[in-house]
Amino acid sequence: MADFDAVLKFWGPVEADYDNIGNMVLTRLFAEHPDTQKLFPKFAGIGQGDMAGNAAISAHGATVLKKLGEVLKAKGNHASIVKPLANSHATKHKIAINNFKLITEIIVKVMQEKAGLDAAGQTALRNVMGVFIADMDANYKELGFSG
Ligand code: HE5
Repeated sequence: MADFDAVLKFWGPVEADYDNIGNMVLTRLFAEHPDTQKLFPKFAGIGQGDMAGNAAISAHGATVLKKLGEVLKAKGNHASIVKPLANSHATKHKIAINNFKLITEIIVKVMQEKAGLDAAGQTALRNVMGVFIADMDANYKELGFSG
C-alpha cells in the first residue's frame, strides 16, 4: 500500500533518534492523557518534569517506535508482528484498543515536529495506524479481550 511508503519517507529522522523521539512520544502521551501513565506500573510516580531525562521511558519509547518501524517495513504483511503484540497487550498488559488511537495522534504530532511529516504523510500515518489497529482489534476479539 502506498501509505506505508508515504510514511517510510519520513522515518529516517525517527530511526536515527529512537530514544529521544520515543521519550517524547511517551512523555507527551502521559501529559495529554494522564490515565495512560497508570498502564505502566514501572513509570508510576515519575513526574512530567523528570520524564525527558528518564532512561527507562526512553528505552520503552524506542521499543514502541522500533516495532512500528517493523510494521511499516512489512507494508501490510504484518500478521506475524501483530499477533505477539496483540497477545502481550491484551493478556499481559491489559491495554484497551483506544490507547493505540491516542498514541497514533501523538506520533503524528511528534513526527510533524521532528521529522517534518507533511499533511499527506499525516494522512498516510493515520491510515497505516488504522489498518494496524483494526488488525490488533481482530486479534483482541479472538482472544476474548474486550479492549
Ligand atoms: O509486546 C511486546 O513485545 C512483542 C513487549 C514489548 C512492547 C510493548 C510493551 C512492545 C514491542 C510494544 N509495547 C509496542 C507497541 C507498539 C505500539 C502500538 N506498543 Zn506497547 N506496551 C508495553 C504500542 C502502543 C502502546 C500503548 C500503550 C498504552 N503500548 C502501551 C502499553 C504498553 C505496556 C504497559 C507495555 C509493557 C512494558 C512496560 O511496561 O515497559 C515499561
